[in-house]
Formats: sequence, C-alpha cells, structure tokens
Amino acid sequence: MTIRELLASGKPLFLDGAMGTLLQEKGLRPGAAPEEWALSHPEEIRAVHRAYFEAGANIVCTDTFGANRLKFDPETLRSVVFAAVGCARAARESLSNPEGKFVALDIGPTGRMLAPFGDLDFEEAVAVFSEVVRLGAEAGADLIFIETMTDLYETKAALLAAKENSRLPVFVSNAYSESGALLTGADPETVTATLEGLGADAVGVNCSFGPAALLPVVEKYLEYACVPVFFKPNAGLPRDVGGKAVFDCSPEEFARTAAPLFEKGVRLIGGCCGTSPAYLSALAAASRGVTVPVLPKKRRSSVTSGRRAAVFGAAPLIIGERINPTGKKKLKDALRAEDYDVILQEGLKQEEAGADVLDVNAGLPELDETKVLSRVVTELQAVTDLPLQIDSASPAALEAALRRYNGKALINSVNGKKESMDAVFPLAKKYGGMIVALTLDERGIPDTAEGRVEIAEKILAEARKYGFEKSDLLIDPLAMAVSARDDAATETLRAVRLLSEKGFFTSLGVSNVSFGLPRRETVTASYFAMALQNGLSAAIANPLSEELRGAYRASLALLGKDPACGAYLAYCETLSDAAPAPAAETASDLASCIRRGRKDAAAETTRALLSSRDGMDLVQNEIIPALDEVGKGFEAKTVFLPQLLMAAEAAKASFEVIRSALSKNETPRRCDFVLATVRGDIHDIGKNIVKLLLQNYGFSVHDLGKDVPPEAIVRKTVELRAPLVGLSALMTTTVPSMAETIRQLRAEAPWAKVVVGGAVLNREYADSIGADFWAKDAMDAVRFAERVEKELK
Ligand code: B1M
Repeated sequence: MTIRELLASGKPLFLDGAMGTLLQEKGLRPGAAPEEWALSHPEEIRAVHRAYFEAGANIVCTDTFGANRLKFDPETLRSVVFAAVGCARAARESLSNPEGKFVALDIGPTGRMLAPFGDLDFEEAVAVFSEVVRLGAEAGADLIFIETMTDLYETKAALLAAKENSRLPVFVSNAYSESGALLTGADPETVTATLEGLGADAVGVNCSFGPAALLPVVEKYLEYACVPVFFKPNAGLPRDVGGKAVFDCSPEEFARTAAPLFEKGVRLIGGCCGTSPAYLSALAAASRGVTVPVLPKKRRSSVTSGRRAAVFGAAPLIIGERINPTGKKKLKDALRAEDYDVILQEGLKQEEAGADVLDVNAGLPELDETKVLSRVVTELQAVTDLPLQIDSASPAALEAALRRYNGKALINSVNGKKESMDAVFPLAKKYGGMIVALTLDERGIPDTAEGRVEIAEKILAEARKYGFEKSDLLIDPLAMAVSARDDAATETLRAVRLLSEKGFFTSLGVSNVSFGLPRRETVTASYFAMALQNGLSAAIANPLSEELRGAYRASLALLGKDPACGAYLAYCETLSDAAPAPAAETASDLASCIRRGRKDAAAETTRALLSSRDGMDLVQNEIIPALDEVGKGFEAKTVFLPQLLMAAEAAKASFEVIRSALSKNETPRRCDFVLATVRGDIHDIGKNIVKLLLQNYGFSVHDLGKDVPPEAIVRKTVELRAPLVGLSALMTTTVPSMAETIRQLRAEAPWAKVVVGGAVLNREYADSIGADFWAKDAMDAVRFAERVEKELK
C-alpha cells in the first residue's frame, strides 16, 4: 500500500506524537540536540517509534527536526539523518504487521529568518532543506514531513526543496500564533492556497497551543483546502514549573477534543509537544468505527501574498497596472538606475488607492529582465500586503520571479499559442498560481467574441493536462482601441458575457479601449462600468484614477453588489475635503515611510526635512509616533513581525541621517557615561537616541550596545570609574535583567548613578529596582546627567 492509497482509504489515520519531550524524560539534557540521540541512543529512538506504531500511528516522524547544515557539519548530518531514518524503519520492521505503516523524514525550521527580515537568503534556505531531503530520500524515508513552520516564505523554501529533490509525497504543517495567523502574518486561506499551488500532498497545523485553541484554524483548513488536512497539536500550552515544561491537556481530553474532527473531514491526527503514545492510544480508541467523509473540491480561485489572499468570484478585483515601464519615463529611468524606491512608491500608492492585486512588469529591452523582475518582486513583497501579478513575456523572467515570490502569484500571461502554453503551464504547475490567459493564438486575435471563447476553451483543455481547472484561469478577451474600430469595444464585451456565462473568470486591461482618444479616463471608466455589467471578474487598471474608482464603486452599487450602497458611501467620504485623496499626500512623509518600512525613502525624506526642521523634532514628532503606531498594530495583530522589523529598519535609517547631521555639532567632552540595553532585550532605537543627545551635550558616551549582560556593564563602569550608567529596557520580560544589573552595579561600582528608561518603565518600577532616576525620554536623561556632573564638581 502506498501513502496516497492510504489517504484515499476513508479510515481515520494517525500521525505520531512528541519526540523531544519524551527524550527529555529519558534523560536528554535541556539545550542538547535531540537529533544526536539517533546516533548515541538508537535503541531509545527505536522504542519511541515502536510505541507510537503500536499505539496506532500510521506515520512516524524521524528524529531529524533540526538536522540541517546550519546546525551540523556535513558528515555528522549524513550520519544523523541515516541513523534517524534507520531507527524508524527498524521500528516498523519489528512490528508483526508493518503494512500501512510509514516513515516520514521530519524537517523543522532553520531557526533563522529569511531576508529581507532576517539574514538567510531564500535560495540558501532552499539549499539547506534540499540537502536534508536528498539524505532522507537516500536513507529510505517514505515521505517528507515539513513541520512547525511559522513563516510562509521559509515553508515555501522547504516545500520547493522537497519537490525538487525527491519524488516522495510531502506533508506540510504550520504552527500558528493565537491570532490565528502565522508569526509572519499569513492566515489559513493564504497558507493553504500557497502550499497547494506548490504541490503539497497534505496540509496541516501542528504545535502552537492545545487542540481546543487550534480548532478554529483547522476548521479554516477544512473550508479552504483541497488536499487532505491533518492536525497535530500540543497537549495544551506549556507552563514552566520549576524549569520544566508542563502540559495541561490529558490524553482523554486531547482525544475528546481532537477525535470529532475526523467526522468533519480531517484525514490524519497526531500530537506535538507534550503528547505521548498514551495520547495516541486514547485518540485511536475515541475514533474507532468512524468514517472520514470525502471533502468536496472547493476550487477557490485565489492568489496570495505572504500574508493575505485575493479571491476571484465575489466582488470584481482591481489589478493595479502602474508598475509597467511602457510609456512611463520615470519608471524606465528608475528601472535602469535600479532605483527601487520609485517602484515601491508606485506599488504603495496603488495599494492605498484600493488595488487588490499589483501587476509587476519590468520589461525593457536594454535590461536583464530575468534579474530585474525578480528583484522588483522581492523588494515589493517586503512592503506590500497585496498579491502580485507577475507580468512578463519571457519564461525565464517569469520563472525567476515566481521562484522568489512569497505566495501564490497571478501569472500574466499565457495565450493560445502552443509555444506559450508549453512554456507557461509547467511553471504554473511547479510554483503554483492562477493564470491570465489571453484569447489569441497563432492566427492572431479573432474578430468575434465566439472566436475568442474558442481559444479560451482550447487553453482550458491544455491547462487540464497539467491538473488545472477553469477556476485556475482568468481569461482576458483583450480590450482594443475603440478609436481604431467601431465594434472593438462591444465585441470584447460580448466575449466577457459569453465567457462569464460559461463559468470562466475574466479580466481586461480596460485602459487599452481609450487609446488614441482625448480624455481617456472618461472613456476607460465608462468601459469598465459596462464590462462589470457584463460579468467582468477583474480589471487591469489604474486605481489612482478617480474616474475609474468612481465608476467601479457606482457600478457595484447599481448592479446590486453593494449592500445599502455602503461601500459607495464610504468611498465618497474619502473624497471629502477633510480627507485628501489617499495616494498623493502620504507617499513621501517620514512617518508613513517608517510605518511602511521604506528604508531608503525614510533616509531620503529625513535628509530633505532636515533643511527646515530640527533633528530632535523629527525624532520626537515623526519617528517615535510612527513606531508607536506600528507597535500598537503589532499588539492588535494588524501588524506582523516582518512589518515591525521593516519599520524598525526604516526608523534606524532615518535616525542614522539625523545622527550624522547632529554629530557635526559635537561640543567638548564631559564625564563618562556607560550606556546599554540590558540582557535579553534587542530594542536599541530609544537607547541610540539617548546616546545621540548625550553626545550632543558633550558627554563621553560608552555605548555597549544591546542585549548586554550585567557583568559587561559592571566591568566597563569599573574600568572607567564612570560616574553615570544608563540602562534601557523595552519589555516587561527584561526589566528583571535591569534589576540584576543594578544589583551588581551597587555591589561593584557603588559610586555610579544609574538612570533607567524605556517604554515599559515608570517611576515606581524604577524605584522598586533601585535605580537613581527614571528618565521618561532622552532629554530627561541628559538633564539628570547634568545634575550628577554638577554634584561631582
Ligand atoms: Co518590539 N516590542 N519586539 N521590536 N517593539 C515592543 C517593545 C512592544 C511594546 C510591541 C507591542 O507588543 N506592543 C512589545 C513588548 C511588550 C512588553 O513587554 N510589554 C515588543 C515585543 C513583544 C517584541 C518581540 C518579543 C516580538 C517577537 O519577536 N515576537 C521582539 C523581542 C526581541 C527581544 O528584545 N528579545 C521584538 C522585536 C522588535 C524589533 C527587532 C522588530 C524592533 C526593534 C528594533 C530595534 O530596536 N533595533 C521592535 C520595535 C521597533 C518595537 C516597537 C514598535 C518600537 C520600539 C521603539 O523603538 N520605539 C515597540 C512598541 C512601542 O514601543 N510602541 C515594540 C521608539 C523609541 C524611540 O522609543 O525605546 O521607548 P523607546 O525610547 C524612548 C523612551 O522610552 C526613552 O527615550 C526614548 C526617546 O524618547 N528611553 C530612555 C529609552 N531608553 C532609555 C534609556 C534612558 C533614558 C530614556 O536612559 C538610559
């Protein structure tokens, strides 16, 4: 029996439970690598696998969660993977009936964040995973189990590596935070669409928190996924009891909560941290006699970014057309000069104006499109939440961009020519995506609507050979200039109607219709309204055109697709004098650059602003409020870690400009001031502002950086016999580090006066940990330093 046959069987299937927490009970020291036990304690690992098989597991995961070249040298890695797969296979062979039992090569995250939010390049991540996949396949694993992934981009790297380096089935599992999204922001719809597009054989959720709290997430999976869904939660949220993780959910409670999911369509269930064979036995007992229903094929038509999905079929979508150098000198110059900020601005303006998807075209004859398009996509996806439509006639450029793309792209485009279909469909199959299909072929563009529908059918027939369906295509029956032919516009509209009636989704580059006419926006907007009435699903258009936006909103209201004209009224409010048009004003303001994480633009805008405003004014009134807003969004789960990181980077870039401008005014030296962000805390923007201001007031600042242990702060203070020490902490969890630092300073450097600051502190806190002074802001720290210095004299 193969795994794919097993999945088709309709019986409840079981994954295994925890490995790491069981090994800790058997003596694995905290912090030691569990993967090494496959070499040093193979009998223990075999026993764990066997116990899970005997408790009912159909699939066990090898002890290879963290086995990769970032943690092991090549030789050890090979030995670890071979030993681990060997242990699981041996456990299976020791069973009286090994039929229907499988060994999964387990792959966990690298532990590093991918660029641009971290330092691990996407292709490097693919290479790291590829090596493990090759080793696991060679060692005899039956399938690949990618798990506990908290970042969609890293998940893509692992899945791509699995697909490119083996023919084994691949199961992919993500760990969710309590917000119901991944740490980097993707929701279940985005994750399932992206992973299915990339060819995952089953998708699921694991780890996170207990089964009850994860139910809403797995239910979303059942709503969206077409491939089998699995569930592998922790035994509750771990609590720290005397340095040991304790899980509160008992085997019975676990089984009671998880087993009913089989009847809802979940295909496989197992456990993660804190579970054991007892949990699996309880689950198997609770699921006896249950039949798992076959889930209907949903065929949702969606594309995704790294964080959200855009779905075709409900409201018509606007695909922003402006990132395209054709006829735009500014964009051409920017592409030639590799000035990506102009392009990012164009993307963000369209997002703010209401685009649902952004078209990205970087085709200029004199440029290496393969390189440039993929670079533009990489830059854009870091700052926008919108899914991208990757637009190129070059298969090589399409492939490079699709590979780097974090999500499921809209691919623009295929057409009815054999050459085009042969080149584009394999790419869509490999990387996932919905495909824009132009109704033209070797004979050109048919004059009639019927001719265009015929080409659409031909494209669909070919697409089906690759496993695609009607729902994966967006047919573009080609808007043409009405100035050139009287029936050009109506014939295309007829094609839109015919295609809609046949259940195709449609898209049009509506602006083409007005080519050659004056007041083009009026013609385009009118045409857009007419196309919407004929059933158009999406338009490639200029969302910055007020006429177009107005036509869109009014049409939806007129067509009865806008309940109580709510969206139309809301749109009109944005047009009032009080609220300026979204795009124009905000693009270059400093706070907005920081909120959107636009590093280069933040530096540039700061430079410009410094000619009319004071540096500290910018810090107080632009940088800090912008970061505050991002922080609040982070708390409210509307902003996710990558955006927080990008905002921090942009703030630092702005701050760097201010710092170099102000340091020109440095005044004579005053007394020594040791400064640091305390151990465990990596927030240093506030501390750097304190440093800047102190330096400007002439203090000799010794900045020890961030995440600084108490001992290092004490050592420096003693070495300099510094009269002043400043400590910064931004998290409630790092205030104890600050307290410990003060305790050590009092013992070793009793002469030093300690000033503390940071967002979570207040006077009471500062008093309770024995600080001499709490500074509410950087200026307060300077005033205190001046007072101390005066007292010394
Ligand atoms: Co994070 N972060 N962050 N973060 N971050 C906060 C602090 C948070 C409040 C956001 C939130 O949830 N609302 C929250 C802490 C919650 C809490 O404990 N109560 C938080 C969290 C949870 C985290 C992570 C755990 C997120 C995660 O990974 N899941 C993680 C922690 C990593 C770690 O430290 N171990 C994390 C990471 C990051 C980034 C790396 C992305 C980035 C930091 C980049 C960097 O600093 N190089 C970041 C950022 C930017 C923030 C927010 C948005 C902004 C902080 C900031 O720079 N503010 C922040 C939310 C917020 O504060 N609104 C948040 C601007 C700065 C000028 O203000 O530092 O307060 P501040 O400094 C002021 C005054 O406080 C004072 O003067 C300065 C100027 O007036 N001051 C002093 C500061 N130090 C002083 C010392 C003095 C005197 C005055 O004398 C010595």
